[in-house]
Amino acid sequence: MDPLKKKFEEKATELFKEYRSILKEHGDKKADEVKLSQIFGGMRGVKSMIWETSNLDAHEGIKFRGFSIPQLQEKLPSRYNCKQPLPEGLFWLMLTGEMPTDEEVKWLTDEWERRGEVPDHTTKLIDSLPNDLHPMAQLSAAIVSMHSESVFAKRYSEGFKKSEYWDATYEDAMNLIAKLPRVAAHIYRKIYHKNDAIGPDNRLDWAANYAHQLGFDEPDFRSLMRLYLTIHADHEGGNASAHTAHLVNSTLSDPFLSFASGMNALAGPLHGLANQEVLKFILGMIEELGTDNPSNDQVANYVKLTLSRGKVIPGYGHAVLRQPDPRFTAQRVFAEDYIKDSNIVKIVWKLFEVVPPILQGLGKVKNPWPNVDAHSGAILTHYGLKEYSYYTVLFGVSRALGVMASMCWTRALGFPIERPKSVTMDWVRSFVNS
Ligand code: HAX
Repeated sequence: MDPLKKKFEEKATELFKEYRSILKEHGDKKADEVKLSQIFGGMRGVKSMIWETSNLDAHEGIKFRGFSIPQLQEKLPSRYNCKQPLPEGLFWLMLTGEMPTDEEVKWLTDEWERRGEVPDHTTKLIDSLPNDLHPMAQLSAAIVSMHSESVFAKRYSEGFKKSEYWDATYEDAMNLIAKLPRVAAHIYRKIYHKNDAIGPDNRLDWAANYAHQLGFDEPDFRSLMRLYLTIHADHEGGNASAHTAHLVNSTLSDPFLSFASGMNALAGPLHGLANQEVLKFILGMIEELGTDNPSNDQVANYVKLTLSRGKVIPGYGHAVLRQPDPRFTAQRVFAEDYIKDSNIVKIVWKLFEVVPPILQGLGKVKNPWPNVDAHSGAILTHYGLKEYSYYTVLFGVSRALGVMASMCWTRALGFPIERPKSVTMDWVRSFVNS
C-alpha cells in the first residue's frame, strides 16, 4: 500500500470508530433548526453534511484543516525557491490532516506523474468537439469519458464490500487528479492553439507541469499556478460544485461521473464562471469608457450603469462570506509582489474601492465584498492567458483536490445516499397557519 493511502487508512479507521460512537450516543441531539427563509432561500447555513477537508467562516474565510491561506504559504512545502506552496502538499494535508514533509510531497508529485496518462478515447473525444463549445462543457465531457478508467465502477460491477469502497475511491481520486491537468491543457491547446499540444515534462511539479502544457514556462507564471491551484482547491462542502459532486457520489456513482457533475455546477455564472465574467466585465468597461486607465468616478459610474441594466457585479458578493475573501487578498498580495505595472490589475483594485459602497447602498446585498473570482482574470491576462472562456477550467482543476479528498472521506466513513426533504406550498400554507 502506498504511503498516503496507508496514512489515510489509519486516520479513517480512527475517525470511523469515533463517529459511530458519537452517533450512537448523541444521534438525537439537535444540531440545527431550519427556518422557512432557509427553505425558500437555497438552504443557506443549514448544517447538513460532514466535510473534513476545509471549513468556511463568514468573517475569517476559508481554513484548510485549520490553516489560513497565509499559514499554508508559510508551512506547506515549496520548491525551486518559489514563495508559493505546492498544491500536492495541500492535497496531502486535506486527506490526512497532517502537514506533509518535503519527501512526502515529492513522492506525490512523482505518483501523479506516474498516473497521468489520459485514455486515447478521451483525447479523441476532445478533438472531435467543436471549438465554440464552451471549455467547461468540453472538460465535463472529457471527465465523463474517463469513467472507463474508474476502479470504483469496475470493482463495484464485480461485487465488492462497502468497507472497501474508500480504497477504490482513493485510486480514482489519485488517477483523476493526475490526469486532469493533461485533459485541461489539451482542451486549451486544441481550442486556442490549433491543437498544437504540448506534452508533460515529468521533472516539473503538478502545477508547473500544467502551466507548461498550457504553453507558459515563465517562473512567475508557475508561481501563480501553484498559488492559484492551492487557493481554489476547497471551500467546505456546501458550495454548489462540491456539494453536487458529493450528492452524486452518494448514489455510488463513480468518482469520475461525480466530479464531472460538480464541474457542471462550477460552470454557472453565479459560481465558478464568475471568473470569466469578471474579465469580460472589465474589458467591456474599458471599451465603453474608451480607456484602460479610468478614474474611480468613471469606474463607479460604469458599475451603477451595469446594475441599472439589471446585471450583477461579477466577482462581488457571497452566500457565506461577510468580509473580503482571503482568496482575493492572496491574489492581490501576489499581484503587488510580482506585477509591476498592469492597468487591468489596477482596475481590479479600483473596483475594490468603489463597488462595496455601491452594493451596500442597494440595501439588499448581504456581502458587498470581492470574492475569489474578482482578481484572477486580471493576473492571468497580465501573463498572456487572455482567453477568459477558459478561466473556469483552471478553477475546476484546482477544485478536484478538495472534492476528491473529501470523497475519500465520505466513502471511508460510509455515509449513506443523500435524501433531504422537500415540501409543497400546501405544506407551507398549513405550517404558517398552524
Ligand atoms: N451584484 C448585484 N447584486 C447582487 C450581487 C452583486 N454582486 N450580489 C448579490 N446581489 C443581489 C442578489 O442578486 C439578490 O438580489 P434579489 O433579492 O433582487 O434577487 C440580493 O443581492 C441578495 O443576495 P445575497 O443574499 O447577498 O446573495 P446570495 O447569497 O443570494 O448570492 C452570489 C451570492 C455570489 C450568487 C451573489 O452575490 C452574486 O450573484 N454575485 C455575483 C456573481 C459572483 O461573483 N459569483 C461568484 C461567487 C463566488 C463563487 O462561488 N465563486 O466560484
